[in-house]
Amino acid sequence: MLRIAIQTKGRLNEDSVGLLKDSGISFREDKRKFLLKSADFPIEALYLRDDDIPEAVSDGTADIGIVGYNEVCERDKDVDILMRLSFGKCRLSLAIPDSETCASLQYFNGKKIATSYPVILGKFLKENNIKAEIRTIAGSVEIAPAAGLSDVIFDIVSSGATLVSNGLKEVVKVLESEAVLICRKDISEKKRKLIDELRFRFESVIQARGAKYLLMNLPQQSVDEAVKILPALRSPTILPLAATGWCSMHSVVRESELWDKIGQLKQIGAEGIVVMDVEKIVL
Ligand code: PRT
Ligand code: ZN
Repeated sequence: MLRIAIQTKGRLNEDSVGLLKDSGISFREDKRKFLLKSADFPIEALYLRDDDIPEAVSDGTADIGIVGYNEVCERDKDVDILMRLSFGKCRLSLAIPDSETCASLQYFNGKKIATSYPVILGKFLKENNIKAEIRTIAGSVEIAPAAGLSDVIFDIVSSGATLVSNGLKEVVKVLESEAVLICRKDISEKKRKLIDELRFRFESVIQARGAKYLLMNLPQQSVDEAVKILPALRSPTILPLAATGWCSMHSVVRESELWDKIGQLKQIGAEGIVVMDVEKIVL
């Protein structure tokens, strides 16, 4: 039986549970329990605060865990990072008051920097030979300059709205982060097999996210050009239509490219374009 540590509540909880569910693994909802078995797979979920997940995995309390890469770096525990999970994307950045200008990293010499990530910040300052004072605070780091606790901050940024509403601006991006699957060292062969199966399922779900299935009618003479527009996984499927000179083409595209591709396909005569969601992609 594998044990996976996931965040009890917070930004990563829903996506972690969602990824497992889309991979065919669900847990009975029971808010009073912190350890729940799945009926679908030999796995149990251990619900923890995100701060505690790297340690729980490194000391073997859990075999694997889903946590932000930022927490893995900050806790500095000996775990393997198995895969990136494409959610919880954010960055750890240095931000300064709007009124200030920062021409180079030297700006931070002698500054007081408030953060909840002293380890990552300390390493960054050391690597860049900057001597600054780190003020570790647990939360609401963005209010520290206005409250007189620090000159500048080092914090998580996602949309940037929190910085803007606190009169701050992002000047140096130090670490890109997203949720990752971590694993403890020295895992048994039996558990390794289960983890491989889980990774395979996660990859199929992640591949399918943001992918769209596209089908359309196309004049036969446009097929070569359409194949260039839609390279697909291997190559697009082309089926004949009852009407001569026409075919039906099927392919998978990234959602981010969808409208651009549709525009190009219309230009070469594509008609009746249908777009559908993709549930899983097994490569
Ligand atoms: O209770 P527990 O300890 O488990 O949770 P937590 O409160 O420590 O963490 P939580 O749930 O807030 O975040 C969990 C993880 O989500 C983080 O470790 C990151 O890996 C990831 N993540 C992604 C974020 C954000 N985006 C994010 N925007 N974590 C925090 N924020 C906060 C940030 O601290 C800042 O206050 O959102 C604000 C900035 O957001 P924008 O959009 O205004 O820039
Ligand atoms: Zn936390």
